[in-house]
Amino acid sequence: SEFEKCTVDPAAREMLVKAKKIGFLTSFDRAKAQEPRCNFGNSGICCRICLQGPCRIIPKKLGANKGICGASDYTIVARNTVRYIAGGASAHSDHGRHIATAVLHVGEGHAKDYKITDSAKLLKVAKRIGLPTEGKSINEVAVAVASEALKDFGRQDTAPCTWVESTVTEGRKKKFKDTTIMPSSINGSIAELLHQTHIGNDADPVNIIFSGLRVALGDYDGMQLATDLSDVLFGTPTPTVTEANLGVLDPEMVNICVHGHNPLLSQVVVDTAREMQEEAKAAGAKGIKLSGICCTGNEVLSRAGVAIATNFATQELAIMTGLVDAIVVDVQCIMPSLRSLSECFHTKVITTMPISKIPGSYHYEFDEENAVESARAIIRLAIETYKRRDPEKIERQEYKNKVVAGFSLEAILEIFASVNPDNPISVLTEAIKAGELKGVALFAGCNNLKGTHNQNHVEIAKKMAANDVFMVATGCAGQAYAMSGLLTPEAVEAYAGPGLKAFLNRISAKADLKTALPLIFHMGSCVDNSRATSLLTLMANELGVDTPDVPFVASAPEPMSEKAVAIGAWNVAMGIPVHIGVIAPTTGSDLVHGVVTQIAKDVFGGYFIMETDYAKGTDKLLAALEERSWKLRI
Ligand code: BF8
Ligand code: SF4
Repeated sequence: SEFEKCTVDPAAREMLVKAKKIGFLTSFDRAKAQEPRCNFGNSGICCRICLQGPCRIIPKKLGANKGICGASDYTIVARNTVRYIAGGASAHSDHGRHIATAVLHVGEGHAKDYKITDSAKLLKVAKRIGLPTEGKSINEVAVAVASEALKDFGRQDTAPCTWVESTVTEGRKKKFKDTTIMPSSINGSIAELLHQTHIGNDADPVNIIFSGLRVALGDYDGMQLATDLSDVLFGTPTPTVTEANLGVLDPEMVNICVHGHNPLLSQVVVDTAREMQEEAKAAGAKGIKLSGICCTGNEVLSRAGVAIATNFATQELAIMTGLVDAIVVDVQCIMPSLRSLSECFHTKVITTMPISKIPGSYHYEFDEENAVESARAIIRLAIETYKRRDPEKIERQEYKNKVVAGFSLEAILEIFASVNPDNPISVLTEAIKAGELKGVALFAGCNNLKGTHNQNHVEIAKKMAANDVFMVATGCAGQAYAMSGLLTPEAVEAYAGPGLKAFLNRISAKADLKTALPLIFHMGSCVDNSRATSLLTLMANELGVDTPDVPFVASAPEPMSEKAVAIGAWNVAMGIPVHIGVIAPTTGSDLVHGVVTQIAKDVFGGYFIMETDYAKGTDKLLAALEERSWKLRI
């Protein structure tokens, strides 16, 4: 169809036909309307850091080859790049800070709607960060751990951030200290970076990039603590079976989509909805059906088996089915267009966070002290709205796929333990050493409307599977696989090479699971990339090497957000080859582009691979794995 270039997803294609029929412009139309893009912006040499700008660099034109202040292309590109990282780190770590504050409040005896669900994990974290637990109550430990986490945001001395220090290899700790990128304070490093990149400050691109990496490690710190403390509050994910894609929206149910990132509200909405099924029935529905979009969806998928409606690029299309009664959003990756689209339907868009409002939508401010009450009010509004659904506008989608997800690191290790209880991680490293597996790939990140929705995600993963790569996924990448049926045992049969198939089937046969293992292990939301790094750290320690020597690669096939830039940057610092399926705006400076794609490897072992073509991207990832195996003499 004419929408083949927009998306590989059959449900999305059908909804785009509908959008065209009713004349609604979607993100796909707006992406087209933005073409052609400005080359200054594309290559990163447009500077708007001060009001004299925008200054645009024309390399060969004397006078125009520098900004008005005299900033060179390399200064401008470096500044622009690290400011993305600062934006991403702010978003992730603020999310982590909210979770840490909630744990603190639970420990102090308020925040009555929350509790410590996984006290074993709390004790494990306390031990890892060196806090005494003996003779202390769970609440006391919660206060101590949360306070330690909050210290990571605002430390004024030079002690390292605890969640970096306590989760990486000895080799990485030394590397981060030697290169002065070990952060002491998340917020402090972000503020310093904004200062450093102010007009008339740092002009040295290498110095700027190192500070960018320090902030990126702050991002990592915020994600690690967000994952740890979310598990403490809501439970550590275990394997769960559910469904994904627009077909999960049920015409006979009140459909509530949770969208955004922070589980503080979405998890409570999910729990509260279970108790309100009767109210929905009284309104004529069969019950309440929850589904998720973006990472808050991944959070409730992992912990509560909630279905996935769709991922970032196609979020508008969920409303377009005419079946969504309420879409409840918290923070990040929420298209403001949802509101105007909802006007054509009965759907209510409900914002919940003071820093994320959309004009014209309903705002139910989320209040940690009254979370269940907020959730109840939201669900009631959805039930009321359900009654006003317009049958004429409904376009039922049949398309959905089975999903096996919920693979926290703890869950993966437990599964490996069914083969080797004494040393679970060795199950993976031995398979790599034996040549059964080529290595591990982490698929992460967003959708990017510059390419065909979900295509890079799906095609790269299929080819990696055929080449016997063990795959884990997070974020909208995980959702792309969920939507396309790749998080299933059936996908193992269809796509895995002989080594990967033998590996997964061997473990499936031993592990005590309700279902066989899927082709790709969905580890959770974007902040849960922390889980994948902890897997990497375990592998490095087991192999007796540092992380840059582990056959492990990462790919963001369709990255979009500032958060994705931050994650990519700290993965590079961890020593990982990071493929991105877009060309980042670093090409305007050969120096900066060379640093991020090549020289970084000499310093950290990791580097960016920028490749938009999925076949070539896969080849480069496989080559990076092969180089590492060869060095390990596998
Ligand atoms: O935090 S993958 S589009 S939802 S930024 Fe956003 Fe990107 Fe999706 Fe998850 Ni992550
Ligand atoms: Fe132009 Fe320099 Fe101002 Fe940037 S900081 S807009 S290059 S004058």
